[in-house]
Amino acid sequence: MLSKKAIFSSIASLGFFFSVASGEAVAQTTSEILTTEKSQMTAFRPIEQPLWVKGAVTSAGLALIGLEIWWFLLSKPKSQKAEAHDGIQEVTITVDGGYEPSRVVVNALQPVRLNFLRRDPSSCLEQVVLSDFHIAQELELNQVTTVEFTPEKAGQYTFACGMNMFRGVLEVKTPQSSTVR
Ligand SMILES: [Cu+2]
Repeated sequence: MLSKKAIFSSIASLGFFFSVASGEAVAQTTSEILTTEKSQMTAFRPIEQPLWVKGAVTSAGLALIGLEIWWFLLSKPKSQKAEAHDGIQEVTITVDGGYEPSRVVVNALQPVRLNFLRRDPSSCLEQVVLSDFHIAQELELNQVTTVEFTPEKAGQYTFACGMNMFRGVLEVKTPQSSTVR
């Protein structure tokens, strides 16, 4: 959460810097044009921007585009691959204003254990539902509630709160021969 704020503020400050810088550039070119107009007295000349202004505006624009792409890639839901212990794929999911991680990757045909740690007191998140596995589990506040099942087929399954407002994705993959023990 803190890092997202830091990224956002850095993007905002960069945008501010960019607007100030381009404003200065425009002011400078305007004064240059005024002086050339005074000396030559030719009306309706096309405004020729100096090359460095074009370069600066283009590179600043490209930098902003790059930042945006980076921002949206970073804000993708965090996914976590389950770690297998004694043949059980285990992941702890923190329930606090949503699910963290909100994307869990597991292998098919291997038992899965999801440890839901509920930190959010709102009644919205008191239940977790995995409809594809016929599971509806009450979660105790500030406790870990374990849900176990074995996904039979690869695919995307959802886990959600009782009202289906907060959701997470369980990505079930066909096990690779190297990961099967
Ligand atoms: Cu809810």
